[in-house]
Amino acid sequence: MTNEQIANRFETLADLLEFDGANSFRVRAYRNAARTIHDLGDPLSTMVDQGRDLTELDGIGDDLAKKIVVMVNTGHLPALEDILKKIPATVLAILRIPGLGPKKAAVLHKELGINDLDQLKQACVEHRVKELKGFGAKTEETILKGIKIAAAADERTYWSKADLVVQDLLAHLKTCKSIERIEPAGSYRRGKETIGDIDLLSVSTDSQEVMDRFAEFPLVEETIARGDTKMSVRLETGLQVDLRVVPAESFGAALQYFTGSKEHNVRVRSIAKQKGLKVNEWGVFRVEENGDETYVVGAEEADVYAALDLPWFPPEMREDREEFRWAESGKLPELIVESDLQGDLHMHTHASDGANSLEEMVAAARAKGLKYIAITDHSQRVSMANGLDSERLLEQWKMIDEFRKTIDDDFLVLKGIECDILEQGGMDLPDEVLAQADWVIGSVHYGQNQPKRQITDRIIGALENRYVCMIAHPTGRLINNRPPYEVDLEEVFQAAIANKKFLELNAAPKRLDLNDVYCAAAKQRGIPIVINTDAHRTEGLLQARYGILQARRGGLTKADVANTRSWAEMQKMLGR
Ligand code: DGT
Ligand code: CA
Ligand code: CA
Ligand code: ZN
Repeated sequence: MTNEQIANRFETLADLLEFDGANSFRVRAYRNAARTIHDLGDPLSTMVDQGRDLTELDGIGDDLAKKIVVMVNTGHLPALEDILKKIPATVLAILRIPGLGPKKAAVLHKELGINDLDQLKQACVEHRVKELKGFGAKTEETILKGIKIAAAADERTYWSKADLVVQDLLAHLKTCKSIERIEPAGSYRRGKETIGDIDLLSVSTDSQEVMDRFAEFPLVEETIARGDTKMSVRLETGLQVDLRVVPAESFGAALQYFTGSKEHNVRVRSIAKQKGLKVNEWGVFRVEENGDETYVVGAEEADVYAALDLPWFPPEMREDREEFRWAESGKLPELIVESDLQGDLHMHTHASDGANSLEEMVAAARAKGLKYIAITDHSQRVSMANGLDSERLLEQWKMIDEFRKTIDDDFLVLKGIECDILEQGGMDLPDEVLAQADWVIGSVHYGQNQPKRQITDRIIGALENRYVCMIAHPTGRLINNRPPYEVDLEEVFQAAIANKKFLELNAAPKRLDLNDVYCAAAKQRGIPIVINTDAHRTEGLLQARYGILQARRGGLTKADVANTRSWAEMQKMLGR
């Protein structure tokens, strides 16, 4: 079992216990354990094999350690199986509706006998839900919206989660001796923020061996279809994986075809046709006068494009947005890569809701090869995250000043703050305090349901504050969970330009905000993007790569991203 599977089972158990009215202490214990395990670097299965003491992990006591050992050895979590005898598994779908949660779901179950999504939807439509104590017309609306989001979330997986599966799958399949080549294709290869299913392509001297091995992948729940060259499975998580085995002379053509997007491929085929050629998943073919088709190329993807006088397009570009215009003008942008980033200007420490200290974040950032970071804990308004008031913030900055003296000057720690933009407008901390920061982020966390005019004005107000440098996660969306708030982005863009400010591409895999399309729009208007991780623990700094993928999808180059420059140059861009 992977750490993620173990964490998910504890999370599910916590949800069901809460639904069942168990004491909140127990519920929290399972949730904390799930979080610890989720963020753990070492596989628990290995730790168990080595007989290591699991109680040394944060939040894991004797009881949980025993349960983990049982899970690793048998695949079972008896406590979960017991409670599922009492509560139908279909309620899990209800618990996962954004904005509902186990407590309210329990009321719906008790008062209206609701056990699944269909019954819940029906009850909302018939307005039976709003009659319940603690529910209202607004809750009913939220639930209906949530049902839609939950249904869509069921269909699409975060890229970051799919990536874990892809890496495991590749490692698993590569043990097949007959495999000569294997590559992921589809939306995964294009780096889309969510993916519908995983597509793998391989070349092998023995396709049956590959498929047998594929079927043995530990996460496989069922084989959906198996033919001579194609096989599809469904994993425990519901995610589907398609595997194709293709001839070596077709590998490049198949990779091109199955990477897509469909829209990109439609254009490729029509360009081929104009040249008297035909492209499909088997290769590029010349169409002779008598109608015969002669194979031209197909083993390598670059050859397929070259045969059509096209450049090799990085997969992230293949959406039929700008790429064919770029090709026509003879110049594709040279897309940003992760090693271009010099700094990370959004992260939390245990002063607010982060898990690590300043020193630990600095060490992790240096190990990653960064030159500078800003410590940006939350401001006081975010009381749930232990946000800092002026006094605590000034103390933290004093500590940073002291800390700076202890490290070599090849690394810079900036005094920053993620300052909330208040519901009524204005910043959460006084200007006299913000004036002492090196770097001020403005963020909307509250009042996200306000009308467009109000939210837009709040953000513009922040951009006009002389101390604010950047707006974090400018649309507030959480992928598969919460739609963007109503904001007039064009007005925000204009205010960013007028005030020489930056906009963020927040790299957290559930945010990716600004998204790829908005990054492209910002670039077009000359607004510099800052790619930040918003790390809440040292491992979070590794999230930068998810942001890089979206930046590449938006066509951003090194020059379009401000934190590829030195801090001194960034300050110049801010007009300082
Ligand atoms: P997804 O899985 O929904 O996130 O998106 P994709 O792009 O991975 O789509 P998928 O898995 O249905 O197919 C993979 C690629 O195969 C797709 O990007 C383009 C190619 N493809 C699949 N079906 C067709 C088709 O009917 N026509 C064309 N031109 N290409 C197709
Ligand atoms: Ca796919
Ligand atoms: Ca597919
Ligand atoms: Zn943050």
